[in-house]
Amino acid sequence: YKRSHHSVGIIGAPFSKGQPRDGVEKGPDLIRAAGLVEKLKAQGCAVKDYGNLTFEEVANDEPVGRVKRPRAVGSANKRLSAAVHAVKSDGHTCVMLGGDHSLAIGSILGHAASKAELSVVWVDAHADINTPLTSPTGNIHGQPMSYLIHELQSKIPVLPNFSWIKPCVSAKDIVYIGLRDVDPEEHYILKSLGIKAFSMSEVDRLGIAKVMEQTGDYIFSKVKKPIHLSYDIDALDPSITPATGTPVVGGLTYREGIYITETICQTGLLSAVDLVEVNPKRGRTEDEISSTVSAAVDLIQGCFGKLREGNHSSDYKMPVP
Ligand code: 4U7
Ligand code: MN
Ligand code: MN
Ligand code: MN
Repeated sequence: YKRSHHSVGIIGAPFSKGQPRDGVEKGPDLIRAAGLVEKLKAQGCAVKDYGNLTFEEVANDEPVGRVKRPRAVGSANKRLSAAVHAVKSDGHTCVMLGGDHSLAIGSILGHAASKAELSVVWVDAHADINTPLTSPTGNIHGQPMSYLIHELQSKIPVLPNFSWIKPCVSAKDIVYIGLRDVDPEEHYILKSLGIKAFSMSEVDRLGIAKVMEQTGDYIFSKVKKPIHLSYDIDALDPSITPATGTPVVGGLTYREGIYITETICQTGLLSAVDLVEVNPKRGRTEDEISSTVSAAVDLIQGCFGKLREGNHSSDYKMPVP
């Protein structure tokens, strides 16, 4: 019943060049404007907002093979990884507000730089594990995992501004939740590496409680590693979070989405969170935008101890007449 005493460091990453749609760079400011910092403080967190990163313009960022804007994505992620590393060195749980999901490259690498090994829980409609050579679109937000997994290293071609990127996660330390739009090449990769994945079929079959129980059993089966939670807002059903670039019907309910954050919080191992792919320009009405942004805030609150049963601080004293 205790209120949390999490210490949270927030980094905004207003970056959109991992995909073609304008607007996702507005995510960090919108999520803040919805009261994220105040709400986390009200639930007992110590919060330091590190502000937004700025990213340098990259000239002549021509595609390399199919891969679009590799130089901008490589350099933005290098900057982000240094920022996440600094937040971890300051002792906080890091919250990275995107921006598109290509930012998971820098977020996870910066996190990994401060820890021996990580577990990654990837909540998304998509697996984001295309290599530059399998990607049907060339958009790097559909590829971040491929650069990070040791077992895929031999499949990754050289790209400009990517030479600093070294894989840092083992296939066995990854759990996916919410998948429902996986490219055939990605499905091959998931199966051949034996990556644990709870697609929406497993959420239907088992229910979210068993999915999270099995997620815990799986990532705690050996040593307990710090958890990196990478949460793509499109994991939730577009009826709740329509303002995103690649919505897919048949997603997690609001309650399932929140339940994931509550149970990950309760492990005590949550060390970094990404909240990505909120794109106000993809909302058709103000309501669609605000429902997407407020779900994002609620998910982050769930990561830091907010419970639907209610919370109270351990030193609460009832008023006496
Ligand atoms: B997101 C896709 F082909 N798989 O690679 C691709 F369907 O970060 C979509 O999860 C990727 O939103 C979606 O471009 C990336 C496509
Ligand atoms: Mn997605
Ligand atoms: Mn994604
Ligand atoms: Mn998306």
